[in-house]
Amino acid sequence: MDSRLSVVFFRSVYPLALSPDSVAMPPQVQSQNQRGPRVLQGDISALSPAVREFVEANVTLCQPESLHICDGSDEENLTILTQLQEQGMIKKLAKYENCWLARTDPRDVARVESKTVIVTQNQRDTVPTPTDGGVSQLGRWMSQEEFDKAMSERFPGCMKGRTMYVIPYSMGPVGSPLSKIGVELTDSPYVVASMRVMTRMGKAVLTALGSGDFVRCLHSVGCPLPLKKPLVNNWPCNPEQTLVAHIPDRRQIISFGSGYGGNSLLGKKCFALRIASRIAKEEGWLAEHMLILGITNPAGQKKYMAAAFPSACGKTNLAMLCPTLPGWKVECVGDDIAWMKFDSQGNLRAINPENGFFGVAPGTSAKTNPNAMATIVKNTVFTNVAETSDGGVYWEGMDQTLPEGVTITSWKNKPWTPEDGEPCAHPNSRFCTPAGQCPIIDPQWESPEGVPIEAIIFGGRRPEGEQQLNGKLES
Ligand SMILES: [Mn+2]
Repeated sequence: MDSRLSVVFFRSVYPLALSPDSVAMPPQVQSQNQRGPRVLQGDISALSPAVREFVEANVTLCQPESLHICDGSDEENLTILTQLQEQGMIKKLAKYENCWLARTDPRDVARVESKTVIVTQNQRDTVPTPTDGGVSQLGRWMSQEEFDKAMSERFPGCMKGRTMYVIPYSMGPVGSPLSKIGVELTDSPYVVASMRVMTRMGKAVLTALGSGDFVRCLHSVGCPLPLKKPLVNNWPCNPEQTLVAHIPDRRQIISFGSGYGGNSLLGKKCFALRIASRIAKEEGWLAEHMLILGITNPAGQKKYMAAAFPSACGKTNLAMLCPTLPGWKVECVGDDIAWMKFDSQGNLRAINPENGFFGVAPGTSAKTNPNAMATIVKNTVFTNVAETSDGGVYWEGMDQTLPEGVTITSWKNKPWTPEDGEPCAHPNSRFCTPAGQCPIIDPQWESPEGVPIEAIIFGGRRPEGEQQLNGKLES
């Protein structure tokens, strides 16, 4: 018997009596196809022992029908997109090149901080203890016991009837000393297509990983087949049981119930900010919510700077700024996350760990961000934006007059006019687009040693009103 396959048995097909250790069966009956999930792509035996153990343990837990180890190729991407199209999860946008529109279940449209937890031994390691005995606004802590219970209520059999995709991915250029590797297991092909844009993903990453360590990411939409309830917009999710958990001690991210954005593309917020902050603390560097840009003055002197703002504040627009001062040039390294470390000369250097922009669509226009508008016309996955009848996209603040006779369908898939009184695109609708396509992407944006940072700008969003630039300051 091939012991390598012994963990990959499939309980829903084989009764417990036929578990691998119990009965001596002829080898042909114990083949992988019969015991484990059908392997659609890739070779489990070619994985490093640690990756393999991670995959096999979660196959046993989640019981997917099939397994697909992502290689990151164009052919694979086409297969995934075609499959998503057949499942009615995305549709092709005729006006652009290889662009797609996804409409989610309206209950699954944003990251859910209220269902996002960090699991540490002591609460103090996750959030400061509020002096007034109240609940900290800076994050949510969960005990290991509580998490184990939550996990056991959600994950057993959660991928039944679905394919588990194995996504090896690098945050940062593959092989850079500043980069880190993760492996995400997911039952969502939308996540696979999006991770291919947002990270460097596939075969090259497994090669770079070798037998090294990686961040373990497990994601399920939480809708095993057959479905218990019909889907909304063909978008599987499980809002009642959504939970996004981080276990920094174990370098684990475990996400259940949401297919959307940062809840499911685990390389971004979960890894590149939360888990990376912990790794950075231990290793002596910084993982920050900052854009990175380069500014060249008319004399040709170039400086790089980072800027920190919360989500949906206009970081993407600032990162792709078009200077109005004559002779000045701005180039973009990243629009959301910076990993920074002092080099051997004592210079602070930064990389953008991401490979794409997952930008908020509303408010993006030829006026506010012409570079983003030029970036998103190919190879882009749009989510929850509105659609025009000539196969284009639309949102609030796009500032574009539509050709005569062209109509708009809202993110809720209903005919829409400005008189409707509600937005045509969801306020958190997004474009997911390759960074390399940005017309002002910095020539050094994939430099393995990062770019030198000479200034850091800090800012925040005011709930209302204008910033008072002069006048009396209250102390
Ligand atoms: Mn962000």
